[in-house]
Amino acid sequence: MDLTLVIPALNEAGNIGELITRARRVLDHEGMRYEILIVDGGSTDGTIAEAERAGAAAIRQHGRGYGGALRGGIEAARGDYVVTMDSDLSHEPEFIATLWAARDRSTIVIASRYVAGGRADMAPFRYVLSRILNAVFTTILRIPVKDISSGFRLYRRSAIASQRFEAADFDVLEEILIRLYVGGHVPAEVPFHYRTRKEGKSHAKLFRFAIAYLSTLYRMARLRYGRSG
Ligand SMILES: Nc1nc2c(ncn2[C@@H]2O[C@H](COP(=O)(O)OP(=O)(O)OP(=O)(O)O)[C@@H](O)[C@H]2O)c(=O)[nH]1
Ligand SMILES: [Mg+2]
Repeated sequence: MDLTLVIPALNEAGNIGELITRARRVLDHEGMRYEILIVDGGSTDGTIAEAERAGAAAIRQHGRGYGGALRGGIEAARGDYVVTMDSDLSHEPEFIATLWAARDRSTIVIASRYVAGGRADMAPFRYVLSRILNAVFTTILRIPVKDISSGFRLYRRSAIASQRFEAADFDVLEEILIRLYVGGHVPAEVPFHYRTRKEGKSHAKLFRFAIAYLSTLYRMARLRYGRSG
């Protein structure tokens, strides 16, 4: 199998069906052998039924949060490559073709809002927080990446399947990137236009996530500068 699309979803009815239909169109057009895996976090709004109707397979996550969902999806994936993306249509599935075309550039290719040509349609407050988060992580950890918190990525599966990730929330994205970088993989970035979610509401919880980010930053600094794994 060429590719597994891993899509964490928590109450994304109204988005997930359209996403899967559009993703299948792109993947079919590329002539790929693929699977689409929805990793559900306990949705109560019919997300799973909508996903299955559109032609995806759904699994229930074991670990907590977005991090637990991503871990479960990566463990279950069978493709040579894995693409991870959000299920709220912030990540337009047509862009998978661009990531796929860039797959030989690195073991990890990031759909990047913050390289030249990229864009982020976000509320100003969220945009500023995102830029601060990126600046803090990339400066302290000295990692040559502009968008370290983008969840829209392509990985060579052999490179991530062997890694162990612990973070439970969105900070898992930074953890994955830094572990791969310390392991010798320099990420490639392709400019990407991030949209606001179509339906439903955000799962970002500012205070709890701020603490998670700080603790992950501390763990990753120890990893980066050689004091622990
Ligand atoms: N399985 C699972 N999916 C999750 C969980 N938390 C968030 N997600 C999904 O992860 C993706 C990103 O979450 P969002 O709520 O969109 O976070 P965000 O993009 O920072 O917030 P918005 O600005 O509202 O889009 C979405 O597709 C969610 O459905 C979770 O605990 N479990
Ligand atoms: Mg979102």
